[in-house]
Amino acid sequence: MDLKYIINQYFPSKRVSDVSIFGNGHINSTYKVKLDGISQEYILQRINTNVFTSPNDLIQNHLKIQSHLYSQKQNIEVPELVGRNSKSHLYIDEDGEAWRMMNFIKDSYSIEVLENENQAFEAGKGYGWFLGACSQLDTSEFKEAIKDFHKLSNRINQLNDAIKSNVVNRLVSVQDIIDFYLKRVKSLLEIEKLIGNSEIPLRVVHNDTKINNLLFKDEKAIAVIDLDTVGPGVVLNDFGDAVRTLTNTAAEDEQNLELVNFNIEAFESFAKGYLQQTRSILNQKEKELLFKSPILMTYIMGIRFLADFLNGDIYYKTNFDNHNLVRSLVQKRLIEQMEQNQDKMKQIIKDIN
Ligand code: ADP
Ligand code: GN1
Ligand code: MG
Repeated sequence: MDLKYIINQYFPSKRVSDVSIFGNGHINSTYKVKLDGISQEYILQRINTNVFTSPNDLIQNHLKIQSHLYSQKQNIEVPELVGRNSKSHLYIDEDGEAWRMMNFIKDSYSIEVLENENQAFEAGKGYGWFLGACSQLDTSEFKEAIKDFHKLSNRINQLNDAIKSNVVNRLVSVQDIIDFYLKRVKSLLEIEKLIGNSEIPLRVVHNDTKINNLLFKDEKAIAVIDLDTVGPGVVLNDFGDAVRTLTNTAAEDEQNLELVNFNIEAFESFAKGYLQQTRSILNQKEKELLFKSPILMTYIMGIRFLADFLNGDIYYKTNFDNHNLVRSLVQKRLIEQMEQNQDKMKQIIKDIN
């Protein structure tokens, strides 16, 4: 694959001065692009079409968000897609790979592990702003990029399929971890019922609010990125997944589990920022259940990593043999610690409300 050739499809009259692998995403392949004589930099991405089978849907969803949010910028923004000669925004190369280009958010950086509580508050404001800004959009306008993405029963079925198939013979090594997760299914499925009967409403949500999908500049949240999964979902997905990643004192794939601890101060700061932006939008039931969502989302990620480990690492990018297993163990440890802190988390949300 000739990256310069692909960049040329977007900027036919420009010379590429630099293109390099960038970021830490688990799904797409991301490159930072510099062009001669232009200070604006760009992000080029190869969309993972094993995961996103209809890349054009992603483009359409992104354009919808981009044009809607353009009028609502509040020092926070989303990246803008670059069109090809005012034609399509998507480029399909000769091998059938799907590409897109967007502006690099100037002077920005993403973080993997929270460094201070102000970042948690800023993350709350950033993702809260996103929910608020999307609140006038109708869920029916969006294509669901991955069906039943955060539906627990769907993820349980996938784990059970992986257990049954045991394609790479890894089952015996993880039986106790499977037991840990399966023991908790029943109580977590209660939340799915509330979603099913619309007590928890469907909204346009981000659906992938890990901390590195937010960009900072000078310690302020300035952009929400990775819009691939934006579409129908519930607020618990966004609140819970952000808490999962930013309250973890270590990396999502930390091998020394003793370093993995739940930071309740970060939880409180995030919740303050989030509710500052969304208090007037959320209903009573949503607010009441926020405190439970981190366990739900950490659980969902924990079983997704575990299923991928059992399936032979076919979904997430991995860098070492047991990478997905390590990720799942990190989620397990976080769940244990969140369980111990449930009462405190409930009280914190109540006090902020
Ligand atoms: P993935 O879907 O694989 O997670 P992302 O869209 O999240 O890919 O991009 C991976 C990383 O690249 C992000 O965590 C961020 O650090 C960086 N990044 C992506 N888009 C931009 C952008 N428009 N401006 C600046 N950095 C970006
Ligand atoms: C993936 O794309 P990225 O790295 O931001 C995944 C999320 C998981 C996350 C776990 C489309 O997110 O659902 O929470 O990894 N995205 C998709 O780190 O599956
Ligand atoms: Mg990402």
